Amino acid sequence: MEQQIKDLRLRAGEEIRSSATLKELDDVRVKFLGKKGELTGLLRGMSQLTPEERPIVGKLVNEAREEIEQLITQKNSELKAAELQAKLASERIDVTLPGRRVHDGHLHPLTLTLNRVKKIFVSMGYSVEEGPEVETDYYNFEALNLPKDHPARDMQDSFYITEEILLRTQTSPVQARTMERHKDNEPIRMIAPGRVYRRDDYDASHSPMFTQVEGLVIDKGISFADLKGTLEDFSKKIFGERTKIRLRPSFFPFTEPSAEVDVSCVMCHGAGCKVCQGTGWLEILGAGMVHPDVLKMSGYDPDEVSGFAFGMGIERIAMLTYGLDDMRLLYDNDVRFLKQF
Ligand code: 2NL
Repeated sequence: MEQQIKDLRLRAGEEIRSSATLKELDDVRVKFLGKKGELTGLLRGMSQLTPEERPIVGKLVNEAREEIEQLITQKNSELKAAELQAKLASERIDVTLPGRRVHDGHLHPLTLTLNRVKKIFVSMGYSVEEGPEVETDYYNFEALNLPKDHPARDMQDSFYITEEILLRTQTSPVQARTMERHKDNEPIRMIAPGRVYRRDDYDASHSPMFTQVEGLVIDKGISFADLKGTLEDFSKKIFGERTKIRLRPSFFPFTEPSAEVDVSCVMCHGAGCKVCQGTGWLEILGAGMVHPDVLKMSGYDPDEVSGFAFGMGIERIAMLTYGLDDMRLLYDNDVRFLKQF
């Protein structure tokens, strides 16, 4: 029996030493010290010994247990330290590596342009009004002096949802709604920015959806000179102080008289180039004095007050400020294009 114990101690020591992982070490512990382990087996076998032998063998078994336990504890801390070392080595980070740049998003060139336009008019005391993109035929057309059979509706062929409901073709319905809300010829100074929809082919200079800003001023004694001065001021602020404007007679059903407004070419300043097709001028706005019938329909008295209105496409302004030759760039959302702004 003594030889057996000696042998067990040797084997246990050997197996503990050769354990490569904590799991292996635990298996060795169970094998020798567990409930069904070898040492427990030896203790059971002690019943066959004489009373004289028992304490001697008992002592040897206990010594063996203590030795094995001690070896396991020691090996356990060695393996734990090794595992930690390995973990630290594999998770090591190089704090001297250059950081990875986080690319911030930014506003779209159309939004940037729209914000500039808004800011200029807000600085002149205009409010910014918004309204629905799905409109009634009444606010989109009728309230603007475009009755159902009016030929000028053809200029703004639209997307109809029903006979009476459509995607707005201009932001004028926002003005009509704002005028209706005001009573007693109360003055108005507002712009209405937003998306508008027209049945247009999609090419380098047309889109079935574009962004419009319309403006409306109503007060006692508003004249065509106020319109011209305002638009000149705006043009200088948006395209630079050198900018000149010129007005050409035109027609809109909701204004009388009406004008197309040109600015001197932002590229060549009037000399003539590819952008202005040699004319020195760029058409950027439509404008006019609000038609008396339009004032009347929304509750204003044309004998008491007068007003001017204008409209412009923001895509065109963005193309001119950034030198773009194709409007579709503004809708493609190609990051290589967008990140330049
Ligand atoms: C354009 C030209 C224009 C207006 C819009 C307007 C609105 C009311 C009354 C009178 Cl409520 N006029 N808007 C007037 C003249 C021209 O837009 O569409 N340029 C893209």
